[in-house]
Order: sequence, then C-alpha cells, then structure tokens
Amino acid sequence: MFGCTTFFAQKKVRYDLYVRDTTVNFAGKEKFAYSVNGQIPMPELHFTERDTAEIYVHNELNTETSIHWHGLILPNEQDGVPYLTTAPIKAKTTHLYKFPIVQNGTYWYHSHTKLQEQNGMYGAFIIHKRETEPMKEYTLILSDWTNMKPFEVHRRLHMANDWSAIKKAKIQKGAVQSYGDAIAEGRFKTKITNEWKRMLAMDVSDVYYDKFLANGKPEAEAPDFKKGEKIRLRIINGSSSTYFWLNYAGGKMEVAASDGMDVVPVPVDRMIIAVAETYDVFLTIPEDSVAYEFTATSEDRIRHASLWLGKGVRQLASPLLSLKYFDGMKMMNDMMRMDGNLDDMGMNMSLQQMDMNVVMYPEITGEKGKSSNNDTANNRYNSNALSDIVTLNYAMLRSPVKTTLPDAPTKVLHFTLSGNMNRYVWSLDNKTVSETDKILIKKGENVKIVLYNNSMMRHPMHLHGHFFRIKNSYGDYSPLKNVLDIMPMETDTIEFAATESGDWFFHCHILYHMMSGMGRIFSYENSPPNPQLPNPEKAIKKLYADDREFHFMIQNDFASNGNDGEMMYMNTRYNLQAEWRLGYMGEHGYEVETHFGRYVGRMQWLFPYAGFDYRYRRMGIDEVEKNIFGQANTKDERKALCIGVQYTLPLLFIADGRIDSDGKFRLQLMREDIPLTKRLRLNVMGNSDLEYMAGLKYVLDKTFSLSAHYDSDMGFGAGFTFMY
Ligand SMILES: [Cu+2]
Repeated sequence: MFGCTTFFAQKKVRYDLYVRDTTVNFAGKEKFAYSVNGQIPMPELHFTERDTAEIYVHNELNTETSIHWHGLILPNEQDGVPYLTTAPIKAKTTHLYKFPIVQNGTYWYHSHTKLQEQNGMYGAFIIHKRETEPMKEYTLILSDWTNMKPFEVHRRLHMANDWSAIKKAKIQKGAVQSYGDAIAEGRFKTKITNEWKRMLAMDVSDVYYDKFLANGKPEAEAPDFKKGEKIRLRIINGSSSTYFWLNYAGGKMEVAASDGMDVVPVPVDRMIIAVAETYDVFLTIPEDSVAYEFTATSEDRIRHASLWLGKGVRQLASPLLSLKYFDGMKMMNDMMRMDGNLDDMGMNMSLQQMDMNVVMYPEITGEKGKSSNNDTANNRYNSNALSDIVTLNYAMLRSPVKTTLPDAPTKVLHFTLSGNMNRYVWSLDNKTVSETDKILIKKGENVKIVLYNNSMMRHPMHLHGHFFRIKNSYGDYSPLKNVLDIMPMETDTIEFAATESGDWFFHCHILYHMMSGMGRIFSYENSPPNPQLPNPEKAIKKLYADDREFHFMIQNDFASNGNDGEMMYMNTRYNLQAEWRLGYMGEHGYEVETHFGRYVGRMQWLFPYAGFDYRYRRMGIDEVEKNIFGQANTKDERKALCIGVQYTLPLLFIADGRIDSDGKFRLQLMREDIPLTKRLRLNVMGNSDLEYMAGLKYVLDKTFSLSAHYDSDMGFGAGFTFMY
C-alpha cells in the first residue's frame, strides 16, 4: 500500500531546524530547555503525500542530538535512532535527513537521544492528502513539563521515593495513601493487604508534572471557527510519560484517524490518548459567540491543558473528579497474587475494553463508597457497559480499507511485559534491550506478536518504520497503528508484513521505561551495511549503555547522637550499598558495612551479596558482646568479609541473613518508610546481635526531613535527614 508509483513530479520540501539551549518559564521558575528555531514545541512541519522531505538539522548544542520521525515509513538510515539506524548528530554539526513522503496523516517528530524529549524536543509532522479536504483543521500537540531536571526525575524514580505522591496530595487529598488516610477512610484492611502483597501506594502515573501544555501553553486558542463548522482536530500526545483524557464541551468527538491512519469515524464522549499516539477527531462548533473547551487531563487527574475552539463566552468541559485511590488499591489487591503475577480472574482482557481503573473513576462508578449497580463479573470493568458515557477503545476502531497481510510464512513472537515498580525496572520477558540479542526477521515474511502485560502499568508499545494491524473483531478491517497501548493483564495481537531492511526499534514509549530497557530490536537478515554506522558493534554498545546506567542515591541522618546513613549505586540488576553509623568524637564508635550484590528473579525480592564490614567500638573491661546464637565478640576493632542474602517479605520487610569471615551469623529484619501520614514515616530494625532501632521522619521537601530515633547502640537522637 505504500508502493508509490510516481505519476506526480516529486516536490522537494525543505526545512532547517536549529537546535539550541534556552531557558523557559512554564511553571514559575526559569529552567533549562531545548528549543528548535526558538520555540517549544518544535515547529509544525507540513508536507503533502509524495513530496520529498529535506530536513537540515543544525545542532548548536554542546552535546549530541538526533531526530526520529515518528510513524513514518522511510529508509532505515533516515529513522533517526542514534547508534541503531542513524549517526548521532554531533555538537555543532549539521545533519541532512532526506526521504520520500509515501503516506499521509498526523505524525510527529522528537529527539531519540537520552531524555532530550522531556526538555522540549517534540513537534508535529503533518502530511496532507493530495486531494484537499473541504474541512478546516487544527493541530494540537500535548506535552508534560516538570521543573525538575529529567535526569533527576529518572534517578528519583529508581529510588522508590514517594515525593511525587506528596506533591500530588497538595491537589488530590489521599494521593499518598498513608495508613492515616486509610484509617480515616475505613480502608485499613485494604492498605495492609496491599503492603502484604509487597506493593507500594497505587498510582496511575509515575511522575509529578508541574504543567501540561497544549501547543506549548497551558491554554491554546483557536478562535477562527464558526457555528456549524466541522473541524479536523489533529491531536498528538508528545508527552514523555503522560496519558491524557480528552473531553470536548461542544458535543461528541468523532474519531477519524489514529497514528496517521484513517478509521471509519466513530462518535465518542471521551477517550484516552496514550503517550506517542495521534488521533484525528472531527468536532463541530454548535454556536457562535461561544468558545468551547477541549481538555486534555492527565490520567492522574492532577491538572489539565485546554484548547478553546471558537470565540466568545467560555463553555467549560466538565472537569474530571479525583481518583478513588483506595478503590484502585483494593482492585490491585484482588488482581495481585502472592508471587507477584497478575490474575485476570478469567476475564480474557484485551483492546482496552475492560479498564481496571474504572473503579477509581467517580463519573463511571459513582462517588466514594457507592458500588455500581451493574456489577456482574464481565461488566465490572467495562465503562461502556457501566454508564451512558461512550469511551473509545481499540475494539471500536475499523479500517475503511482491508488491511490483511499478503500470503506469506508467519513468524510468531510472544512477549510478556514485565516490571518492578519498587525498583523501577521495566522489561520484556524480564530482559532489557541490552540483555537480549536482536530478533532476526526475514524480508517477505509476516511477523505476528502476541503481547501480554503482566505489569501494573499500561505501556504504549511503539514499532519504528512499520504499521501493524491490531487484531480486533473487524477481521480483514482491523485498524493499522504504530503504537499499541496495552493495559495491565491484557493480551493483544499485532501483526505486520516485513517489507523493509535494517534494524528497527520496538519499545515502550514512556520515556523513562524506554531508558530503563523496555524494548527489543528487530533486525532484518542479510541487510546491506548501513553507511551511517561504520562500526555497528561499537555503535550498539552506546545504545545498550542507556539501560545499563547506574543511579546514585545517598541518605544521611545528622542527629544529636551521631551520624548514620546509606548510599546506593545501582542499575537494573546490581547494587553497591554502603551503610554507616558514626558516633561523635569516638563515642559509640564507628561502623561501616559495604556490600555488592545482584537482584535475582522477576520481582527482584532476592538479593545475594558479598561485602566487607568494619567496626570499632571501645569495650569496657571484661565486656563481652553476645548475639542470640551465643557467639561472642571481645574485640574493640573488627574487620570481616561477609556473604549474605536479603529478601523482601510481605509487608515490605527486608530480611537479611549473613555470615562473616569470623564465622559470626547475623539475622536482621528491617522496614523503612512506613507511611503513617502524608509526611510522617516510620523506620524499624532489629537483629540477632540484639541491636534495634526505631525512628520517625517528617518529610519537609524532596531533600530534607526532620528525624528522631532510638538506637540500641547510640541511644536517643534527633536531627534532620538529608537525602539525594
Ligand atoms: Cu512502559
């Protein structure tokens, strides 16, 4: 279908893009960002089908960059994934992208280098049909903005710190889901069951964003539309990690295309747009002298961005009410088995038809406490069965033309989407991109991929350089897309004809999931060498480095009785940890334990390690330390090698058993950061050396807490805790 016979002279369309450092103030503070031609988002590029694109990217940064043309069918070396398909654009150099435009529709483009996309490098890429449409149109690109540096966002996600929930709780009471919140709402049992199943608080999005943007602004305006006009609104989710609910104050939305491909128009009241998806919807303007609000609300419902269509009195779209977090938590408890696998209880979920999150949506399942009256097992999570509000799902998308694949041998692949929320590890089949080989495919065959989501989050899986069919009940007319949003516990089947050559990325488009390694590379057998990558073995190591990255964290308690703290330097599998306790002026002595280990298993509950301990404590005359095994120590100074194993138990207690080179055993039980209230955390520890500790921490901000503890060695102390 993309085989383009050239009846028309190909028109060259040239753009020059200048990438520069800039500062912006989107949310009350001057922050660093990347601009292209002086703007965020990047300029809206327009082409017509069968043009030839010539795009010069002038990198004026001091660091390298790249541009990926999302959803475009183009030669492999133009795809713009640095070190995989295309040479990185080095600092202060210009790179020419040149490719024929063989399709039409709503697409976008963005940096594919590190976390640059989060800092402003996304823009709309619109390809018009050759026959002009008798319809006005407007492009809306949505994005998310945080005042925190993306590097910091990424690092903090790996620390399982709940600062973003505390920030959200300023807007939505109960976002932290502390024990205090649970007791106040009569949901103590739900909370304790949740921790028994080793889960942290329920959240539908990982990151706290300070602003959501519509075409780079909290509010965009499109005043030039008149009564009765039907508009094609091209919507692009250019955010790094935000799903948006879309609502329109002027009536139904008619969904007319997805990811650039037309679908048979289907009217809906609301829809969700996954990260990296595009949708075209037809909207009508009911009256003159009214500006109708079109809202994009983040899935966590913390904030929204708006577009106003028409001019005059503002007609607001109804705001989405706060999530019922404890109902969500109870639902997760029901779905989560003790071994960390999810159980769909025989519902055969697919194509977004059953959304477990409906239990949290007051507009579908009523206010707190009320249960829905349509509560049969198969309807319980189907919002279209539970209410009159029509919500879009993939089962409703029908292609206007047949999309059946050519007759050819089929290669079938199965992937289970896997994740570990507590350590922020994301993978397919519990393997990251760097832990797997490229998957070989043959030109001319069909590739069928069956995906099962065994993680607690939805993932927008994107395939470069191809469209796949999402198999639904429309059979031959199953829709074509390049992003598949797959919800927890769903199984979806996609298939595509292998018509290209080279290497193509298939990955989750949540930026922080991709950078954690959630993806695979499809590689066509016997592809010609790629001139952009003269040394492919060396290049691929640079790509693998993304998910092998180590993250550093440190925490230190400055207390009246001494100093204690810990640091970690960790990646997907490995962790170098150190813990210390230092009394002042030699009082109470010093103690440092260092270990290095590897997390085992999909849930990463098991952590065997080896390490080194140093301890100095001046003992009294005739003083002997004994542990519960009767083993004694009389030395002031102890140096020992040790091996041990940690295991995360129900209720998130960490059991730690070890033996050192003196033959001494130690068993320890510890739990940190029990959320008593929104900001109050409890830590407890006890071990077989008859040491124990209990402490409270009051979180002031992302760096500092007030703290107080009682420690069997060092006694009572109070002070503050620093955390990075
Ligand atoms: Cu993901």
